[in-house]
Amino acid sequence: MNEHVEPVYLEEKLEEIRADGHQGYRSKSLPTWCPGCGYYSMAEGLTFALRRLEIAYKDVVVVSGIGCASRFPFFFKTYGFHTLHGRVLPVATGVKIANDALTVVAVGGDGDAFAIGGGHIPHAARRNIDMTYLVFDNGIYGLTKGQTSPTSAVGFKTSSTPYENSDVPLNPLMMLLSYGASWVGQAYAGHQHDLADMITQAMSHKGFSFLRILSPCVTFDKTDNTYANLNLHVHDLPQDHDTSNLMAAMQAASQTDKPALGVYFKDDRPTLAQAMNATATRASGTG
Ligand SMILES: Cc1ncc(C[n+]2csc(CCOP(=O)(O)OP(=O)(O)O)c2C)c(N)n1
Ligand code: SF4
Ligand SMILES: [Mg+2]
Repeated sequence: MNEHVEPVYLEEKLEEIRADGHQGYRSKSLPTWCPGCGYYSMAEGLTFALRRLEIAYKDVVVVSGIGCASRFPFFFKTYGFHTLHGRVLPVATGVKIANDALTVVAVGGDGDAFAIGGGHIPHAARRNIDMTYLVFDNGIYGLTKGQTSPTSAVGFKTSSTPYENSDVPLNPLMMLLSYGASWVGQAYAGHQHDLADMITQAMSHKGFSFLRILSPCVTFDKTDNTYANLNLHVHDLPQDHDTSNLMAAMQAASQTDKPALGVYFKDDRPTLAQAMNATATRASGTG
């Protein structure tokens, strides 16, 4: 087939990007993810959210663990902290407690979050630390060249499970709902505009917001979480979904074969900083 493809010149593309204001948030390092990786949509989504919320890059800290997803801070002009595998939330918690005025965005992959880092999530969630946790869930360990992860499907063949994965996958939405996260949502890298909107909503929430982003690893997963498969199954939560109803959120989260996108649950309750300030006031006898 002789398809004519228009060439893309890097300098022209960079001019276009500079002109649209994105450069105000993006670093000089261009992302190094594989062409087609879902993580590009997420970088665009976070840039869009920061611009829409008019948060200056100097007031933002992006904290990550280790993995392809965790290379995120390199590509932003904001402050950034590329920590250890699975340790994004303890470091992000420290940043937020040290300076509550900062906007803290924690990012990482499914392995970073739910394997080595799994023990930290319930405590950040139940304490309602005012930060946004974006988990880029491709159901695989991308950086280490494609091993099975805690969210891989039963039957998935990888280099670590060549005879098919037999472990039942974790359900991240159900976990975060039961851990007491005050904002829980799900988005898809293939729906870039909706994803940007969901990141904006998550960051607008005062408290611990958790957004699971379904994202294909185009290099190491040719069979499961592909754009083709996800396009067939993802759909929006029903319009009448009640985001204040935890049981309704859990019911929706249990439908794992047809993942619904949108805000599952939202609860406005005091953040850790607000609770600590109230305690300090009581302890000082002034409250
Ligand atoms: C303590 C420690 N154990 C293991 C590793 C090797 N390692 C690096 S990234 C990674 C998993 C990455 O998977 P995920 O978090 O899903 O990120 P992705 O690359 O898919 O974005 C592992 C096991 C490490 N860097 N440090
Ligand atoms: S290995 Fe997979 S997750 Fe990592 S950059 Fe490439 S496509 Fe993305
Ligand atoms: Mg992964």
